[in-house]
Amino acid sequence: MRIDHLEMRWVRLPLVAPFRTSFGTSYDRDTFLVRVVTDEGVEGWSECGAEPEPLYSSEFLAGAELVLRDHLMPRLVALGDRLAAHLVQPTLAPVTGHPMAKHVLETAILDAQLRATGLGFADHLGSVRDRVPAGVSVGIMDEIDELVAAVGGYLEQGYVRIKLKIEPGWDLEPVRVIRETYGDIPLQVDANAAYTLLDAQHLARLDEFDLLLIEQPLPEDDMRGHAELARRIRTPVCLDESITSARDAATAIVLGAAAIINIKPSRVGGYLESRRIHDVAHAHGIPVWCGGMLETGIGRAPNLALAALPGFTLPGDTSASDRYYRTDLTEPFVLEDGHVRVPTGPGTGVDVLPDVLEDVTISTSTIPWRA
Ligand code: OSB
Ligand code: MG
Repeated sequence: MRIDHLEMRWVRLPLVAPFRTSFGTSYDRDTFLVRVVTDEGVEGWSECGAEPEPLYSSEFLAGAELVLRDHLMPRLVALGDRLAAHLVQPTLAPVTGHPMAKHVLETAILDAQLRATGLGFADHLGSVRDRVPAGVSVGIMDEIDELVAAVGGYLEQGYVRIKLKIEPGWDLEPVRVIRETYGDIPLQVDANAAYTLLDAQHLARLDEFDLLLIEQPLPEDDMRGHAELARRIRTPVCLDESITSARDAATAIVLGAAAIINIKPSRVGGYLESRRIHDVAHAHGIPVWCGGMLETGIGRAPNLALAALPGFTLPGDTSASDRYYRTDLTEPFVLEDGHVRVPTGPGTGVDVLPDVLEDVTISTSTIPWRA
């Protein structure tokens, strides 16, 4: 495959409501999109999973842009005609870290490659379902009443699983109230690394609420701590931030640090590594589910394809477009009976709506694909 040029487009989309986690509050989705154009005029699109600040992980948008332009792209350009999606990861392997920058590049190239051949992400990855059950991630709020109303709204819309963001001071009480108000719904929590092993006894008090899982209670680099915590609480421990590769997944599973894994393609460097993590987990009988970074339709479409693989046995944070945006960058994904349909067209199967894109664009730059 030959690429002619790469376009980077910074966008800002207002969120329908502020989204608060233990590491901060987002009012907008700020990101950049990558569009590659082949010498035959085929386009490939992707969306960077990074956020403006390095709070969720060490990556951040401006850093991802710089790494992509100065350190990743030149290595791919050097491949010449041999460029293909499966060579992106090995070619970029000498650059340590930066999975989100690698993800956005690999995904755009994979999209272009698949569009050129007419194959969709779902078929390419090995998906087995045409729709996937949708959960929703509910942020930290100022008042419990607000949370109860928000969760009630999502349940009414049909979401089949609720995830509550927690942090010290916002954990037992909100979980208790949601359980008491809504009964036996599939419920889980996500701490985004806000606790330490010293909180094990406190976290054990969540046991009585029969949660599906607790996601990333401890810091990203505390694999041993998660294994120890898993021995001290009954709620299954799920890892998000700690898993950036199939090798991490193998380590976590063998140590007993992860009973469940959240796979986010951006966090792990792309869809091909995502599938490898799925395969490792599936072989060990460890369920996985698809996480998200508040993606627009551009990033959501391939996430849905991934979420349709056989080992994705828990509902993902693959919500409908209107959970995030009043106007999405693609035709909106909608909730149908608690599920979202997996796109089937070539590549990601979705197209960017040019007028919407124009409205949300902050800046655009074009980089020729030449040494
Ligand atoms: O930890 O899963 C997370 C959003 C931004 C950063 C981290 C996380 C999240 C979410 C939202 O929980 C998931 C989504 O609906 O896209
Ligand atoms: Mg998480």
